[in-house]
Amino acid sequence: MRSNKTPSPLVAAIVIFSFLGALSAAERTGSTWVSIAAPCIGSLVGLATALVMLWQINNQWLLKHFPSESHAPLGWDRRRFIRTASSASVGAVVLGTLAQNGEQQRIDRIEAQIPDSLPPTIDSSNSYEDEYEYEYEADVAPGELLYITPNDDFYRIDTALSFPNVNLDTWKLRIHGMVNNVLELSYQDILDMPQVERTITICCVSNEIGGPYIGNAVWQGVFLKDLLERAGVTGDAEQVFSRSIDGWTCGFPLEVALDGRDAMLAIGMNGEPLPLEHGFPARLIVPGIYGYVSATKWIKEIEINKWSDAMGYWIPLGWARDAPIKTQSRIDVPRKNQELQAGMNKIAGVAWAQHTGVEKVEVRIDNGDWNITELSDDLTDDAWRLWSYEWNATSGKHTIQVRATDKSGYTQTEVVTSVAPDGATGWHTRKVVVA
Ligand SMILES: Nc1nc2c(c(=O)[nH]1)N[C@H]1C(S)=C(S)[C@@H](COP(=O)(O)O)O[C@H]1N2
Ligand SMILES: [Mo]
Repeated sequence: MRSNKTPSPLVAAIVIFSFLGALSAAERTGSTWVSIAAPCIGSLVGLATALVMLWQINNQWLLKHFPSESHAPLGWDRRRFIRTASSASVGAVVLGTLAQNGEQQRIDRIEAQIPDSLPPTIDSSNSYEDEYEYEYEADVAPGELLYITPNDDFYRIDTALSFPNVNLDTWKLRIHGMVNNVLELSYQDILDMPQVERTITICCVSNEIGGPYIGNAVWQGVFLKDLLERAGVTGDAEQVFSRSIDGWTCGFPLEVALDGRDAMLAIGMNGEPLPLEHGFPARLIVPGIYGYVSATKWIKEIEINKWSDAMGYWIPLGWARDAPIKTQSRIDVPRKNQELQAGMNKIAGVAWAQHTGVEKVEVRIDNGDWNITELSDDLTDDAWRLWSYEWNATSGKHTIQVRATDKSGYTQTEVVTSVAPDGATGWHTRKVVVA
């Protein structure tokens, strides 16, 4: 699926042409070493430029074809700076520094609008107090397996190259389309509504088996169904279509918003106002379907319409219109390349089947029998569960595999498929060496 544009034809062409150039320069009467060196230096510069450009084209291709990691820089980023600095002239560095400072000030101005705290919640049946503090005795190294993903560690996926300009003075969420009452809600209007809190695991369709694009947070806000009730959905509407300040769009079946699940307009994440990188001032969070069809950050519009009226950003690019999250599991401990000692070792990880619930997680070693793992408490069907297993390891090389069974009775298929068009399947497998 990934493009592997090889630079070799281009490199060969540049080398051949500069060689011809140097040759003809050398044969000309009155040529000095400079006339030979010039095409050689030229070719080196050309080569470097070509490679940098190819690398960028490749990156752009990935960005355009897969929901990819966010490129919006959260202020000063040293690696980014060094990359820029070493590949540009002094003039560009000066301009770059000025631009970065300007961008930092812009981000600071946006973030200055984020309130220090949010109003208390009235409905926390599945709540922060219970779960943020929730510790699972997986007995692995501290911090390795957390039920709630801290905001700073939460994955970031979006198409934004920089954060959209959020201005709370003018920002409104407009709910329109096939509704009786068009709603226009300011940030204060949303703060004034009764606040609810739910623990929901969100994940990205482009998460490879064993990948990092998944996180569990306690979201605060209001239920989408309550907003839609106020707006009064009319006729035979089909789609909840939403648009962000930066023009990104997505859509999911209206039924998903009304079937009783806790789809939310969220303004808080893990007890804090939504961070800018996760969608301040407000975003959607819908249990059970992938982020690319539902989780609009920096939201400004919800349009109730028909499928034929509008298509979300990723749909014409080949991703599925309907995208329920696939039941999956991941091995987190032992980590990749972690050295193990013979004897008892903890194997642990996460498993998810949002809005269906995880029933059972099994591991097996070296294609042996499947072993039932111990699971963290069943707090909600909309979030992942942590699992662990005590393994009496013998010296040598071993292969660990995991599979989850959800509450519908479905056990994860072994069949490996790519992330496109609607999420990867297969068992996460980790090879380890035991001393
Ligand atoms: N405005 C906007 N919202 C967006 C996206 C985007 O590109 N732009 N990407 C979506 C995708 S593909 C995912 S998986 C989730 C990720 O949310 P997070 O970055 O807070 O983890 O945001 C969704 N919301
Ligand atoms: Mo995504």
